[in-house]
Amino acid sequence: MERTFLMVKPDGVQRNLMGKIIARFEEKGFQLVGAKLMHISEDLAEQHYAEHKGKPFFTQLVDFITSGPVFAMVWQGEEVIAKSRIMMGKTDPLEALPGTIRGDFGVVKHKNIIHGSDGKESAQREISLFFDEEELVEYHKLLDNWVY
Ligand code: IDP
Repeated sequence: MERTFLMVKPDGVQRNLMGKIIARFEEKGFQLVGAKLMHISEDLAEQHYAEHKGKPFFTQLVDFITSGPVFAMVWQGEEVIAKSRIMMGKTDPLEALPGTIRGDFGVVKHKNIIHGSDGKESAQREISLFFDEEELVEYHKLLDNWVY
């Protein structure tokens, strides 16, 4: 089963959106296999967003993601990487459709509520950046027989 890294950003935590966001992925039929509330260090932020190093918004991005606690999660399910990106909506909330997390809750690009891995490689990289293997819980849900 595929896994992805999702993270409620500091704006989502401050705006009390953690529960709603978890509910969306649970109701979809995906399975939470790891989660923690944490404060990201500058070093971890720079590693996480390494692909954006050198871009004009990089400093703002690192400052923002370290500005308050985030809720880091690993979710599991069939095609969970691509499907969760659809549920998140486009990067810029202006373009994100209603019904998506960013479309429903976000207003500006640099405070867009949620992060989600954009491919298999980044999912693996981000999961191991944020979680130790023993923090991830393997279990079976009876409901899965009605999801798949
Ligand atoms: P994604 O989060 O949808 O995968 P990325 O292009 O990987 O989008 O960008 C990472 C994050 O950087 C975005 O979620 C957004 O918060 C921020 N960001 C992207 N482009 C801009 C920009 O032009 N100005 C300010 N922030 C940006």
